[in-house]
Amino acid sequence: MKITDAKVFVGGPGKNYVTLKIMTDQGVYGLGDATLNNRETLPAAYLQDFLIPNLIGLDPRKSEDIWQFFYRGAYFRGGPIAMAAYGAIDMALWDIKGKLAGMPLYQLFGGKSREGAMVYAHATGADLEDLMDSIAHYVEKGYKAVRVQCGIPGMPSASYAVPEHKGAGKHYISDFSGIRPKVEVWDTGRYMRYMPGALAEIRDRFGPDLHILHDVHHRLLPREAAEFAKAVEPAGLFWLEDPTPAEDQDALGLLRAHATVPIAIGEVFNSIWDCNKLIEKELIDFIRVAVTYAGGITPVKRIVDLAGMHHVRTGFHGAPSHSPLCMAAQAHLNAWAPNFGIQEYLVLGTPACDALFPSDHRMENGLFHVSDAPGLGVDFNELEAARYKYTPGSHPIVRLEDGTLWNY
Ligand code: GCO
Ligand code: MG
Repeated sequence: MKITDAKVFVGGPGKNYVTLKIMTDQGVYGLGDATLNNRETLPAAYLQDFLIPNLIGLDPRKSEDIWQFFYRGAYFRGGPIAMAAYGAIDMALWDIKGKLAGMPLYQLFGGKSREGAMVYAHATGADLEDLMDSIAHYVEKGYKAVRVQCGIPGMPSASYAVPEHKGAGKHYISDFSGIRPKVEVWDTGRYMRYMPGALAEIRDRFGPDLHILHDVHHRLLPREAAEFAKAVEPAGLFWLEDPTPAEDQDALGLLRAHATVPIAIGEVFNSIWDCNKLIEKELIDFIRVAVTYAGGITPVKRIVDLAGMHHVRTGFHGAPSHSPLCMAAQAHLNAWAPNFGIQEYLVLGTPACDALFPSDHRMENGLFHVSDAPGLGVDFNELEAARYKYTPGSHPIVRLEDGTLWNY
């Protein structure tokens, strides 16, 4: 069996999804996602210029050897652009494998460990009251877990992922008006003084059963993160995400020494080498990698197994930039993983997106039910795809009031 051709598509409804389609001499094809938010043309170029010409003629069933061939064979290993491109190839090869076996991928991993996988939605508000309404909306829809972000009084500009003003609707951080990033201004003191009380109020309002998550988005220094983690303990969070950048990983020991709030990290990681220390030293409770950014199902399954040995559960990244293909790959891992934790969920469900990526994966009462169709269980409508083109966009940056560039 041989790979005969592969094509890359860039575009989608309000997003620049990078979709790979691998064709074979037996008519079976596989689909994968290489979307690297706001840098979408780069994995697409790597696929087109180098990886696809090398794929043609290979046996698509040898997904492990093909992964090693690209990863080790590149000499300069890893990085987000390359790993997203390998991720798409790997997903597509697993899709082919599942279709050849006539089985959904979760069966190839070891079968289902659960019926539905708990997801969390994003609730946001310009202020706390606005956020309360947003949370209530998801609770009414049956969500069991909600990530909560709100505007901070006196903050010089809207902080991470919150609308500028009440009623401004959902805030999607990418901006498609051009490639120059917008600037947000951040004040750590105001955030640290306000947010613990706000989280406690949310807990009071919604009671003990709702799983409440909060994303700090790398804004705090390690000592501040330790103080903040301790201050939010009364709110009984499901997790506190990215309290500090995870480049200096030993620094998380300080937070661990002062607080027991569960910690989730990893959405910007590209490989097992970015998280093996955090997992082995048990400095985190949830690993946030995404199947696309971390190089595909093959390497992510290894991360999940390592995590399981250290009581670390999964909480895969599921930002709006991930296409339904990445979300499907994660859904199959979520159905199988003995150490599944939760799944971030924002993508599926808009009519335009469903038309581009038809599937029968479904969400019900805050649980994601994986498709039983062979492979990933998602198709790609090329006629629909022809309606879209690449639109340059940007991700905001953040500065302190004196102009110092800060961590977004
Ligand atoms: C999350 C993330 C995202 C990122 C985005 C960057 O927890 O979902 O923090 O919202 O900001 O993926 O492109
Ligand atoms: Mg995050």
